[in-house]
Order: sequence, then structure tokens, then C-alpha cells
Amino acid sequence: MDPQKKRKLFRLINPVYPRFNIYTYIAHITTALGPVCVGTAAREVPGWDVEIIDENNLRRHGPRSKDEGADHEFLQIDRPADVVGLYGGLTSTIPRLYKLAKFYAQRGVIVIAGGQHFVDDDNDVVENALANGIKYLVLGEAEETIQELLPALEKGSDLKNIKGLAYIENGKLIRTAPRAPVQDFDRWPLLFTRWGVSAAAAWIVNFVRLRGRSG
Ligand code: B12
Repeated sequence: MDPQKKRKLFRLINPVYPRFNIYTYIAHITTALGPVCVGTAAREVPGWDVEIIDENNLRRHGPRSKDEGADHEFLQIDRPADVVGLYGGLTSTIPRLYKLAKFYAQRGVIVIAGGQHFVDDDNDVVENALANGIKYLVLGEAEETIQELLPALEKGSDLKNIKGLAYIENGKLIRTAPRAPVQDFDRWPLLFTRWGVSAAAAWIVNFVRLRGRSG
């Protein structure tokens, strides 16, 4: 992370679906709630700006790549991200997520990821993610974790006391203590009542608040 940079940028990315499906249209005019919750919390961290790029919802002006999703080369030139957070809510998007993870990791950007795909008691899913460009996995709900993680990454501090993380250290998988789910929803209001957090690529027009634990 560049210490000279006055404000750091945390870019959250919702990877594009692998193919057209019955949710393609609705995803084109909405977004997933998880990254919005994480971005809302991250935005409270002093010195950090947040943007969310939803590759299913680039709208008219979002920079597009010729192959699929957003043009991340352009985004990194236009507004270089210091930390990139990848939304792994759906297993079908994981190949794209890994592609993005490797793209950013190769450019020296710290890559983190979270979402339901990674929530697994056995280590295979976690180890696979950490072998595919992701440096830190956030396991479980991330509002509190992200507020501790971003300053720790900036300072280069030890992460062992931050709950809800998985990462590789000296070739060994480290899983920190589990993070308890959020209880106080009023503590974490959504910020999309204003436009400030979203970059040109993420225009969100419809928005519904819900938090489910079923499925
Ligand atoms: C609401 C919901 C829907 C809605 C809206 C989905 C959307 N895109 O927002 C609708 C009805 C459209 C839907 C449809 C489907 N869904 Co659905 N859905 C859910 C549900 C019930 C809640 C999701 C939610 O909003 N949670 C609230 C948010 C705040 O929580 P969250 O996303 O987990 O985010 C938190 C953490 O994961 C973490 N986090 C999230 N992202 C990130 C990113 C970073 C960088 C970090 C650090 C942390 C982080 O922090 C967040 C805040 O605490 C979940 C079940 C569940 N318990 O989560 C299933 C779930 C996500 N759905 C699932 C599935 C399978 C589907 C469908 C494929 C079903 C189908 N066969 O059609 C479709 C696919 C839709 C699509 N293409 O997007 C599965 C996904 C499983 C998987 N591994 O792929 C789930 C997990 C249910 C299950 N247990 O099977 N779904």
C-alpha cells in the first residue's frame, strides 16, 4: 500500500454471472446486499474511500471489458484501488472471482473476499480461495471485521486478534476466532440514500433492505 497516498480506496466488486439466467434482468437494475453492507461499514474507517462495482449492473456508463464484466485495467488507471474486496455470494461466480483476484494480486493490490460460498467448516474451500489470488478471507458477517481489517492492513499490524479471518502465514492456514453475527441492525444503516459511495460503474436504482438467514 502506498504510504504517500492520502486517502486509500477500497473497491468492492460483485463478479458477473457466468451466463444469462432468470436473474440477469433484475440484477441489471439492483445489486446484492452483502457488499453494500460491507461498503457501508468500511466507509466509516477514517482515511478510506469506498466504491462498489457491480459487474451485473454496469448500466450505461460503466467501463466494460471486451471479454466480460468491467474494464479493471481502466479502473486501476483511473482510480487505483489499494484493497479490493470480492463478493463470493454465489458459487457460480467463483471462476470469475478468482480471475479478478489474480488480476489485482498481480498488480500488488491486497485482495480480500467474503460471502456465503466461503463459509465452510472444512478447509478445502478456504485453502482453494487462498491459492487463487485471495490474501485474506473474511468468514461470516463482515461489518465489524472490515472496520478492524482495513486499518490493520494499512499499518501492517498482526491480524491474529481480528475475528473471522482466514489467511496463509508461513505456509500454514490461520483461522482466527469466529466472528459473532451482527445483532444490532440499527448500528449499520445502509448508505445508498446518497450516491457518494458508488463509482460511475455501479449505478444502483432499486433497493430493498432485507437480511435472510434461510435458504
Ligand atoms: C436474498 C437472497 C436471494 C435473493 C437476492 C439475491 C441477491 N443477489 O442479492 C434472490 C431471491 C434473488 C436470490 C436468488 C438466488 N439465490 Co439466493 N439467497 C438469498 C439469501 C436468503 C440472503 C442473501 C442476503 O442478502 N443476505 C444478507 C447479506 C447482508 O448477507 P451476505 O450476502 O452473506 O453478506 C455478508 C457476508 O457474507 C459478508 N460478505 C458478503 N460479501 C462480502 C464481500 C467482501 C469483500 C467481504 C469481506 C465480506 C462479504 O459480509 C456481509 C455482511 O455481513 C441467501 C441465504 C443467506 N443466508 O445468506 C441466499 C443464497 C445467497 N442464495 C443462493 C442461491 C443458490 C440462489 C439462486 C441460485 C437460487 C436459484 N436456484 O435460482 C438464485 C441466484 C440469484 C442470483 N443470480 O443472484 C445460495 C447461494 C449458495 C452458493 N454457495 O452459491 C444462498 C447462500 C442460499 C443457500 N444457502 O443455498 N437469493
